[in-house]
Amino acid sequence: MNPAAAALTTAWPASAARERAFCQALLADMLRIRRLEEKSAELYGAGQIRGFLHLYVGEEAVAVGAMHALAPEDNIVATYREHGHALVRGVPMNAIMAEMFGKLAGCSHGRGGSMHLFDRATRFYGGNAIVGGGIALAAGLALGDKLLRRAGVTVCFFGEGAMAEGVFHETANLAALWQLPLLFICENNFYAMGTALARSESQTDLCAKAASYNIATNRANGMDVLAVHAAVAAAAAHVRSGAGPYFLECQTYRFRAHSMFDPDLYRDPAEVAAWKEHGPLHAFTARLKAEHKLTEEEFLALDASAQREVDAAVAFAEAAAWEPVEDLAKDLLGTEAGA
Ligand SMILES: Cc1ncc(C[n+]2csc(CCOP(=O)(O)OP(=O)(O)O)c2C)c(N)n1
Ligand SMILES: [Mg+2]
Repeated sequence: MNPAAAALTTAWPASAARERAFCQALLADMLRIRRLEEKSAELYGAGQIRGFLHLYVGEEAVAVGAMHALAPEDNIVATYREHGHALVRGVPMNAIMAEMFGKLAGCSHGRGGSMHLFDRATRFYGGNAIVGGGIALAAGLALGDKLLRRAGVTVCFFGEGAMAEGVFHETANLAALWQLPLLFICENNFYAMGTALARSESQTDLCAKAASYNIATNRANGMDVLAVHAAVAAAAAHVRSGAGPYFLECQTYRFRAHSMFDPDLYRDPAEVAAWKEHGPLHAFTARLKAEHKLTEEEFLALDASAQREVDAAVAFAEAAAWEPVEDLAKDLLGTEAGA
């Protein structure tokens, strides 16, 4: 099992040594995402990864804090900006990189690409290219668990842009009405492509929108991995207790453009620079060093380990096979090869 998946825990570590190890595990996972995505951007430039590519750089604390607060029986639904969520949930980096290359060894057999990572084994139900598309799917998973009396919280990640979609409002209503075990996590990075929140929404208080459906809400600092972990642990406990759905807003910021096609002309460079000063990786690293929970040598070792994992994943994806042409119609309904 991937060490990140093995580290999934709902309990806050008791002893100082465990707390140190826990904090370093959070940092290690943020580094793994950052190095994976920096390499992906490079490979995109070289034409080895094609299609769309949406990077999560700057937002890593949300996925990492959240995943470490969840349990193996929980379901995860995410957006097209989901490499980090999949990785920390336990989808092997090799399978993620091969998917981005379009290879058969990818976690979606090379048919999904960057936006459609999927892995049944870790209950990672995508990867969704449609804004808000995952929200109704998550409600279906939660309803299934409720009807079949299965334990587990369905955790649905989406951007603040998705809250302008009807599917959010219809799902929030039903989730509250049916008391579904559903945790909505809104990754509010304040922009939906080039549109700032206040330019499209009359109500910019996202918790107020969710609360209007009688859903419990909270807001967390999405740049602080420990704050996210604590907020998600509390939110998941609420849902797990049978108290109904929960909405958590994590305020964060993407340091790069919306996607590789976006010239990023709509944000003031001073605003971007100000958020970077509170970057989740360097702020947490500095904090751990100040609290004597991390040495420079330990940081370098964690970073080198992340880089080695990325190098191995690239080698794996490069060597992996393409799907044979004869299989192209496989899984297509209405074809001889399909069902
Ligand atoms: C239904 C739908 N409308 C429009 C798009 C085009 N689109 C892709 S991403 C995006 C912005 C979404 O912003 P947000 O939900 O805040 O997520 P973020 O990209 O900031 O993580 C848009 C409009 C789409 N993919 N699906
Ligand atoms: Mg957004």
